[in-house]
Order: sequence, then structure tokens, then C-alpha cells
Amino acid sequence: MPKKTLKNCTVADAYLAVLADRGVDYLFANAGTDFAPLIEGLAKAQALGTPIPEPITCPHENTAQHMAIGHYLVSGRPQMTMMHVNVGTANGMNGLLNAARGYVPMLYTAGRTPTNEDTLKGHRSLDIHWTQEMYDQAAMTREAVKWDYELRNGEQVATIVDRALSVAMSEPKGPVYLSLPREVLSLEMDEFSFDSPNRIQPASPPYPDPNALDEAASLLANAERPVMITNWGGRNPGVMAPLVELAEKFAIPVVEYRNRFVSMPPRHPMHAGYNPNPYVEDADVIVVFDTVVPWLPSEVTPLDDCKVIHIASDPMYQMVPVRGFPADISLTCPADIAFRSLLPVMVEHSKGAQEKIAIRRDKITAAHAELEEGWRDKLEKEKSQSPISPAYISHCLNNLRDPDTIMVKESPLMGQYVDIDRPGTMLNAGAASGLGHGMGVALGAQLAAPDKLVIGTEGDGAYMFNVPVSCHYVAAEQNLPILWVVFNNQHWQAVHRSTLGLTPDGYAAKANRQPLTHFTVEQHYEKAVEVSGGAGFRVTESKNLMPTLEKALKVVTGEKRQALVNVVCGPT
Ligand SMILES: Cc1ncc(C[n+]2csc(CCOP(=O)(O)OP(=O)(O)O)c2C)c(N)n1
Ligand SMILES: [Mg+2]
Repeated sequence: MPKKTLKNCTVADAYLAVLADRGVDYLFANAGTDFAPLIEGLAKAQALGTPIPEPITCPHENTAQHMAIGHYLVSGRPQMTMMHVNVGTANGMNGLLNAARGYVPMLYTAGRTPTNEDTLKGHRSLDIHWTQEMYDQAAMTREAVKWDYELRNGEQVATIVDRALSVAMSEPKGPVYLSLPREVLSLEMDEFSFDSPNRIQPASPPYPDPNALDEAASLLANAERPVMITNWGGRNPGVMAPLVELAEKFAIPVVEYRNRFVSMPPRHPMHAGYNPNPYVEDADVIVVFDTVVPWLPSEVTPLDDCKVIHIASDPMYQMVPVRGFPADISLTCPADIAFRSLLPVMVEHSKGAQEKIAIRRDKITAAHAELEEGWRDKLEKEKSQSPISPAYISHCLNNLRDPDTIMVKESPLMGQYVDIDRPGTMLNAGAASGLGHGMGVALGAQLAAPDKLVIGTEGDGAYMFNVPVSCHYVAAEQNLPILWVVFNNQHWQAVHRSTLGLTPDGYAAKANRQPLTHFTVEQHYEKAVEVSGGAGFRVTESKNLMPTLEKALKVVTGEKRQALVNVVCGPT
């Protein structure tokens, strides 16, 4: 078995060598005193030219976590983050929850404060080494990770790294957590050998059970009023092509409900918009793929005899304690595999149904045309309005982008105005809705795709959750010329609307300004990017929006500097 060997190394050296060998490109980190042996290992490797994951200094943990997520969403390769003991782990929890709920594999690590008080190498040397100790540091991560462990010795470095990465990358994918005690990382070894290439590969993806597949294909092929609903189906780059083929061939409308990615090009005639309700109450077969919540039970109920088919790597969504949607058939597999498997079986089952399918195709195409007309009317009405309309901002960004541009969404950007027709070009990592994800995701995406334009769109509230000074710093340091666009509506619209929904006639509804939802200080976000040498722009009039975006884009593409456009806007 081929092996690599290191002589006279520390456990930290061995750990870094194994990670690099396993293809982990980056170590997104926010360091502390627990990092000392690792920093020494990184410096040694840099001096000697040995391969290591490239260390990226992230001034805040939120940036690090979401950079790892963004990189994975573009590259498909899991990345690694490291934080400072328990406190850094706590600051990274928001990103960890987004990764967990978004099924994003990631090796989340943190140092562990030394326990030895005075003798072992790496022993306690500061008062904080007593106060940062915990009975069970990993406990706070345990609801979000698939696996956690603490490195105990040097001999098992490769076994532990391979176990962590292979568990993270097996379906359903997700984050894992490893803690690294300072004394263990400091241990010295005369020799360390490990298998290279790696012999512990992730498991192959699950395939649908043939009987369940046949039953689902028969139901769907013979349905009168089928519909497919997804939330994050578009995250899997393999989904768009077979989904489009399936929807076209069998005339099945696809609703993208509160979608974070795009699985069906919004201009496609089988795209049925973003509201599942009219379809859910009428359908005889509903296919739900990659979606925890396909509709709101408080708003709509399917017909009694409607069959509901779920498709996902984990169609039981076990991480969610309560979930009562009907599930007549659940296919356990990634959605691209399901669609490719369904296609030939459905062709068999639909032999007598061609006329019915043709009639339905015309109906869905007409419904789609009506949707497009509504989108066009709204845009026409709002395009010159003051304050600027988010529909118009979305339309302008669509005019600015090219088909390969990666749009990152943590904003009221409206998908119906952005003609996405390629997988992986719309990213929203807020699976747990842990705000503060968009800027790190944009940075990670740009690192993974240096030749593509990345546009990071942020709500004004979301922008501040990102610890923007940290993100602008990393963009400058790593030469990541991202175009940032802030939808500055001077409040938390989502929280405001939720209060109106709960008490439509209450005091908050009548208040000029609901408490805890408005920003009353005029915020010049365009100045924040200047802290790190970026160019800032502010727009308040619709007529100035496109010229300003074009100016900002010139800075990004011509000068290779980040730029931020602060768009003072109204509600969606
Ligand atoms: C970490 C975190 N804290 C709080 C929230 C609750 N929350 C949901 S939406 C929202 C407001 C977002 O504001 P903004 O980005 O300005 O978007 P808008 O609602 O104005 O479109 C808040 C605070 C959250 N999702 N995540
Ligand atoms: Mg806002």
C-alpha cells in the first residue's frame, strides 16, 4: 500500500500533511493561543514548501464558516475551519447550523485548551487556559454535526481525519466537528506514516428502491394534476437537466417554494412560480424534493386522495423534530439520481397518456405566460418609483450579469427577474436562516471560481450580521473583487411583516415605527468597504441605479477591487 512518511514531526505537522493529501484546499481560521503548535506547523510547512491547506485569516468566525460553505457549494470539495477553543466554537455555531440544515459537508475544528498545568509540552501558560476549559466542549455542536471527536494521539491522525471527511461526504452530507488539544498537537514523533492515496472513501450515494420507484413512476405518469415542489433542489448541480427533461416530457409544473437555489430556469414554461398553494389544493400527485416544508399546513391542505411522494437523501429529514406532511412514498436518494431513474420507468407507464399530457402542457404553459405577464407588469409599474423597487434592482442586476455570474443571495433579490439557466449560479446558504451567511459564501465562491464574477446581494440587516469589516478585509487580503449590493430598506422587513401577520390590527400595526424592526440612523454602508480599500457607491434614484452599478462593475472587473453599492430602496 503506497505510503507517505514524515520524520521528526509534531502531531500538528502530521495532521496538516494528511489534510493536504486528502484534498482540503483551505483552512479558514480565527486563531487563539490553542493554535500555537498548528501555527508553528503551518510556518514550518511554508518554509519547507510542504503541502498544507492554505491558511486564510478570518477576523470573525462567521466569515470562516460561510467561506467554507461557499467554497463547497462551488467546488464540491469539503473545506476546513478552525476556531479558538470553546468561545470560537460558540461564535461559529451560526454557520454550523446553516451547514447542518443545508447538508453541507465541512470539517469544523477548534483547539482545546490545555489541561496539563505545568509539565507536558503545550501545558497551560495563561490564566485563560483554566477558564476556557469545559466538561464537554463538543456538546454545543452535537445537535448540528453528524460526528464529533477529539484527537487523542499522533498515531491515529490519518484514521481520524479520514473518518471525519468520509462521514461528512457520505449522504446525507453534513458537517463534522473535531477538537484538537494543544498538548496533543504539540506531541513529537520520530516518524509518521499514512496511506496515500486515501483508502477510506465516502460511501456511494443511495439509489431508490426499485419497487418504490416503480410505484412512484406509475403514480406520476398517470396523474391528472401533478406538481413538483422544491426548496433547495438546485443546490445539486446534477438536478437541473433531468428535472427540465422530466417536466417537459410529462408536462409537470415545478414550484420553487422559498427556494435558496435554482433548479428550474424561471423563464421555462414548466416553471410554476413560487407559490405552491393553488397547486397543492388541486393536485392528485405531489412530488416534494429537497424540501423540508413544501407548503404551510396553516394555509393549505392537499385533497384527501392526493398522493405525496418525497425525494431526498434523507426524505425523513430526521434533524427536524416535528414534521407532519403526508408521505405515501419516500425515495431515499439524491434528486438527480431519482429523476434519471424515474425517466425511463415513467416512459413505460405513460404510454396511453400522451393526449392528456399534451393538453396539460398547454395549460401549464399558459399559466406560466400569465405569471410572466404579472412579473413584467410589476416591473413596469415600479421601475421608476422612489424609493427604488427591489424588483427593479433585481432586473438591473440581471442586466449586469453574464450567464456564468455567481449570484449570492441574502437579500430581497427577486428570483423571477434573474434569468438563471445554469446550475450553481444562485447561492443562498441560509438553510437555518442564520443571518450573516451571504458575504462569507460570496468570498468562498470567489476563491473556488476566481475567473467568475461574483455578486453578493445583502439586505441592510443581513449585511450587518456578516460582520462586514471582517468580510471586506478578507476580500482585500485574498484579492477577491466581489461586487456587493446592499438592499437598504432601513429596516428588518421580514420581522416587521411577521408582526403584522400575527396581530394585523394590533398596536404594532398602527405604530409609525414598530419597535425593534427599524434602523433610524442613516447608514452609509458604502463607507464600510473603504476601510479595506474598496470602492463605495450610494444610489437613491432609480434612474441612477444602472449607471452606478456599471461604474461599480468597472472597479471590480477593471481594477480588480471589491466595490459596494448601497441602494436605498423600498419594500418588495
Ligand atoms: C442570526 C439571526 N438573527 C436573527 C434573525 C431573525 N431575522 C430574520 S429576517 C431578519 C431581518 C433581515 O433584515 P434585512 O436583511 O434588512 O432584510 P429585509 O427583511 O429588510 O428584507 C431578522 C433579524 C435571523 N434570521 N438570524
Ligand atoms: Mg432590510
